[in-house]
Amino acid sequence: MSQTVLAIAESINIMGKRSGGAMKERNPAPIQEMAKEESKAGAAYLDLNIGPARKDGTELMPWVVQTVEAVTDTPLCLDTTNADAMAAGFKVVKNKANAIMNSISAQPERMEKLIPVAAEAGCNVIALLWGPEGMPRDSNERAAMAVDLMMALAEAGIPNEKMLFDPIGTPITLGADQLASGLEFMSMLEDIAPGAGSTVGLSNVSNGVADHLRKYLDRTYLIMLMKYGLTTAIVNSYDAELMAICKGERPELVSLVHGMMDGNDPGPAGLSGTALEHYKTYKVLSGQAIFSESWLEL
Ligand code: THG
Repeated sequence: MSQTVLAIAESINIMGKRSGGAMKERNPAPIQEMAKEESKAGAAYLDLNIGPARKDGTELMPWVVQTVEAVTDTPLCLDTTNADAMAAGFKVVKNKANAIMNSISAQPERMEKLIPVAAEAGCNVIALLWGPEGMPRDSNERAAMAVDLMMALAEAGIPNEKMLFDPIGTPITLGADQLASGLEFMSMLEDIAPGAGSTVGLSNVSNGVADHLRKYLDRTYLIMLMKYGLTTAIVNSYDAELMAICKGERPELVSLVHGMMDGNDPGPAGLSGTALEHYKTYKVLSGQAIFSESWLEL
C-alpha cells in the first residue's frame, strides 16, 4: 500500500482573489463553486480561512460555514486567529466530530479560550507550534511547545488521536537549516504524542518565491514530510500533481526522495521529467545546493 496524506484544501481564504471578495460581499456562489472544485479534486477537508476578521468575524465565520455546508459534506477546517469567530463558527458546524479547529497555538490566552470550545465540539485540533515569543528556533523548542499543548489538550479530555501538530514550515528563503529543524521535530512526534497526527501549511516553504516555481518546492517538501509520517497537509488542491502525491499515486517519486534522505544519491544523469525536478528540488531543500530561483535549470 502506498503512503497517503489527507489534503486540507487551502483556497477558500480572505486573501484569495475569488474567495476574498465573495466573503466581503457575502456572495455565496464563488465560495460554493470553489468548495465543490476542491472536494472534487480529492480534498479530505476544506480550510475556511477568514484571517483575523477583527470587525465582523463572529458573523463572517458562521456565514462561510453555512455557505459551504449547503453544497458539500466534505468536513471543514475553520481557520482564524479570532477566538470568538472560531467559537461562533463551531456553533453552526454540522459535522463537528470530523471538523478541524485551525488552530490552537502555545499562547496562554488562545489555549484558555479555545480548548474548552474544542472539547465541547469533540473536533480535531491543529496544535500550532507557535509560542508567546513567536516561531520556535529549533526542534527542542518545538518539542517543549508540543508537550505543553498536548498536556493542556489532554487535561480537557481531548485524546492524542484528535490532535494534529503543525511544526510550521519555514520559507526556503530563510535557509535549509530552519526546514531541517521542522523535519527533525516530525521525527520526534510519535515519541512525544503517540497516536497524534500532523499537518503543515505546505506553501509556507515557497513563500516569497516566484509564482511559477512555487509548486516544485511544495511538492518535494510534501514528500520529505511523508518520510516522517505526515498525516495531513494544507495544500493548493488545484495542483493535480500535488494531489496525486497526497493520494499515493506517485510511489516512484516518493521512493526517489526518501532514498536520497537515506543518503542514496542516484545522480541526475539517469533522471528526467518529474523525477529530475524532485531530484534538483531535494538538493535545495536539504541544503546540499544553495537556493536561487534558477535551481531547476542547474
Ligand atoms: N498552518 C496552519 N494553518 C495555516 C497555515 C499554516 N493557514 C493559513 C496558511 N498557513 C495556509 N493557507 C494558505 C492559503 C493560500 C495560500 C497560501 C497558504 C496562497 N495562495 C495563493 C497566493 O497567495 O499566491 C493564491 C491566492 C489567490 O487565490 O489569489 O499562497 O502554515 N495550521
